[in-house]
Amino acid sequence: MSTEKVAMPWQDRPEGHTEVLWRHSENPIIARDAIPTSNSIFNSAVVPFGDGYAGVFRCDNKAVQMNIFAGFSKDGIHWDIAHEPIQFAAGNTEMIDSDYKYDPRVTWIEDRYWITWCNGYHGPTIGIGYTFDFKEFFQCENAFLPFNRNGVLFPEKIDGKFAMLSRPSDNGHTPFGDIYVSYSPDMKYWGEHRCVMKASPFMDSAWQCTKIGAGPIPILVDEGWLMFYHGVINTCNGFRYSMGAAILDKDNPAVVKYRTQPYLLAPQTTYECMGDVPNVVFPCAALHSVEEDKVAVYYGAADTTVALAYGKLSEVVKFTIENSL
Ligand code: BMA
Repeated sequence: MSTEKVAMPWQDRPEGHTEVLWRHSENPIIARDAIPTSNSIFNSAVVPFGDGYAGVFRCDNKAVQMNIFAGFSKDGIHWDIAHEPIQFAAGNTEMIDSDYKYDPRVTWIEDRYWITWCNGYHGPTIGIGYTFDFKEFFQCENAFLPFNRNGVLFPEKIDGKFAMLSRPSDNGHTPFGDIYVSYSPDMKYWGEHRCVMKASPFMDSAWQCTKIGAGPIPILVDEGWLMFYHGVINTCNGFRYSMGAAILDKDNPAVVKYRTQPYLLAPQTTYECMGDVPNVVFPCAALHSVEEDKVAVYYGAADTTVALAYGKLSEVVKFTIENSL
C-alpha cells in the first residue's frame, strides 16, 4: 500500500548498477536469530502502520516449527519482533485449527489489516485473519481446501468482491504450481476460481518453468495490477527460487497483460545462496510510493533471513512490458 506519511525505506541505485532492482547495502535486514527462539526469520510481510510500519514475520524456532510473529518498526528496516507467536481469537468461525503457520502476507482493505498465510490443516492451505492494531488478531475460515500455498489478497475489492491469488499444490515440496484467482463476497466463502498464469515452458523462460506463486500484495499502476511473483526451476541440485513481475488486467486479473521473461532478482549473493535452503529469493511484501516512483521489495533469503531490494516503479513496469514472455 502507498506510504504517504512515512518515509519509505530507500537507497539510491548504486553507481554503475544496470539492473532494474538493486539490493539494500546492509542486507540481510533481519538476522536469523533476531529473537531468542528463532532458527530463521524469512518470507515475511510488512505494511505502513501509524507513524512507522508493522509486520507479520515467519519465525521458525529451533525445533523448526513454523509460526508467525508480529513486529513494529519506525523505518521499515530495523524491526522489533515479538518473542511470542501471534495468538488468534475466533474471527468469522470457531474453527481456527492450525498445525503451523508460514509465509504471511498483509494488506489493508477498507477497515482493517488482513493477513493470509499458509495454514496447517491436514496439510497446507490458506489461512485468513485480521487485526486492527497488530496486538489483537482474529482468525477466519480457511479460504480453500488443502493443499494450497501463496494466498495473496488484492488490496481492494474487484467488482465488489474480495479477490485472492493462490497456488494449489500438494502436501510436499510441490513439483508443479500455477497461479489462480478466487473471489469472495465476505472473506468466508471463496469461488469463481480462474487460472491466471502457469509455469512457463522450459525453452521460453527456464527460471520459472517448474512452478510459480504470487509474492507481495499486487500494486495498482496505470497499466493494471503489478504482481511480483516467485518462479522456480528444478536443477540437478534442487529447486532454485527467483523473482519476476507480471501486470494483470485491473478489472479482470485472470488476464495477464505482461510477464517478465528474464527474472528481476535471482539468488546471487552469499545470503541468498547459503542458508537453510540455498538459492532462494522469496518475495512476500512490497512498500511503494507512486508519487516518489519507488518500490521496496521484502524477500526471504535462503529460507534464513529477510532482505530488501529497491527499484523505480516506472522502470519495473517498463521492463515488464518490454521484456514480456
Ligand atoms: C516453499 C515454501 C517456502 C520456502 C520455499 C523454499 O515450498 O516452503 O516457505 O521459502 O519452499 O524452500
